[in-house]
Amino acid sequence: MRLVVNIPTYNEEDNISEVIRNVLKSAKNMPSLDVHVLVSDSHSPDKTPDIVKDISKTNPKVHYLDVKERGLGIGIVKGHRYAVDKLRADILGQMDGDMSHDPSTLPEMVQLIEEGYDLVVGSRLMKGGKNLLGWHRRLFTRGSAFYCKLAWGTFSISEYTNSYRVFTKKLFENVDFKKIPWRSKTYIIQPSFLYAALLAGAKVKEVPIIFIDRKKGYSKSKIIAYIIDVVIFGIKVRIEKSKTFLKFLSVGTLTYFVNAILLGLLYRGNIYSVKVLPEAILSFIPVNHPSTKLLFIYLDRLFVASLISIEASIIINFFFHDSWTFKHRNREGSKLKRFLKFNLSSVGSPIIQLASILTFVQVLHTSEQIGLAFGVIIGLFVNYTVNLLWIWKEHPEKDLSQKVVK
Ligand SMILES: Nc1nc2c(ncn2[C@@H]2O[C@H](COP(=O)(O)OP(=O)(O)O)[C@@H](O)[C@H]2O)c(=O)[nH]1
Ligand SMILES: [Mg+2]
Repeated sequence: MRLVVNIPTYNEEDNISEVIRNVLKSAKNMPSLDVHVLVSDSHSPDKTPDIVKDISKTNPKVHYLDVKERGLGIGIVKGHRYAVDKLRADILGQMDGDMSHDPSTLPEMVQLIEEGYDLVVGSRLMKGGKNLLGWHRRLFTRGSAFYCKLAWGTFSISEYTNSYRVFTKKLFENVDFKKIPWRSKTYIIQPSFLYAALLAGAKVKEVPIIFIDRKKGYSKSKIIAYIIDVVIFGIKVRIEKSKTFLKFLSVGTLTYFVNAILLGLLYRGNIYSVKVLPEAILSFIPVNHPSTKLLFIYLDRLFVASLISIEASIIINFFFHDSWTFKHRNREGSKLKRFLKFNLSSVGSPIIQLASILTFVQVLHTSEQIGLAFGVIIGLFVNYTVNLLWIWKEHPEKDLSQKVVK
């Protein structure tokens, strides 16, 4: 197995040789792995390219890649691409080239990959982690983590903006780079890659790290632009999430009308109060008792008509949800199984509505209409959540938090 540690650089002449040395030193603690170092440099005008090329001449495990354009995302993505395609990497690592990240944590991170995690993230914000930057940078780290938690709904991920990570080649290949603004000149690649990894279903593990401020060279981080990018990315995530809910609502509205029209036609031959058929489709079933009785239910026309129209709306609902509303979610089991589950979950809403009507009338002594309206809203959210968590499972955004194992 080959691990390629990708170090993106821009003007790191004072640090890069020592960082490479330290990574190779920690490779001794990973005897089962073939550890390579790749410096993906944005054509630094200082001596970084010469230094790395010199080392690579005498050490075949050290590689220099000129990614030409500026941008951390460019260095990271093009570097990993090169590591996979040209260096035949199985495991991909990344860390800063200014000694802020301690390579001695690498063996522990790689070990977790070998245990089956797809992505191991160094965290400064979990127990045991430390962030030794100045106060305004610490505030940014914390603030962006808090914001991402809220915007993405990923409450058990502590760190979003750190670059020290190890992941599998498979994850890199599965991530949808169209969802990542990786060509941005800010460091938005960090949170957005994490998000895309979660969307790809990655099993994530965080490990505590201590981040020390660079001693040499200068920071290229553009903090204000970075904050703006993090905010915009979070908004995009929210819009994406509400899109699913809006689709859910519109399918629900459509099927309400189908239900109402079908019920009218079956029971009276009407669409609402307009007579469209000479007689009800189910005119052969009597309206009143005595009709056939099953246990304690009279199988009269209203009952049969309701049953058919409700089931028809369930079928249509399911069809749209399965092929449109929740299309982009991972699906489990057969379509039939999802359909049966959907039928079962559809029973929940009327029960909630009934409970709500009874509570509002009998306990709160108010109108049954308020009870119904309240019940419809609660039922809607319960139904939506059940859809997300049970039927079209692994909602990319909702389930993310469960993918992180502390
Ligand atoms: N390839 C590449 N790497 C970059 C670029 N900008 C920054 N880096 C590297 O990204 C890492 C983190 O950058 P740094 O300036 O230390 O940001 P800070 O740690 O947030 O202050 C360092 O290894 C930088 O050399 C860039 O434009 N291209
Ligand atoms: Mg730095």
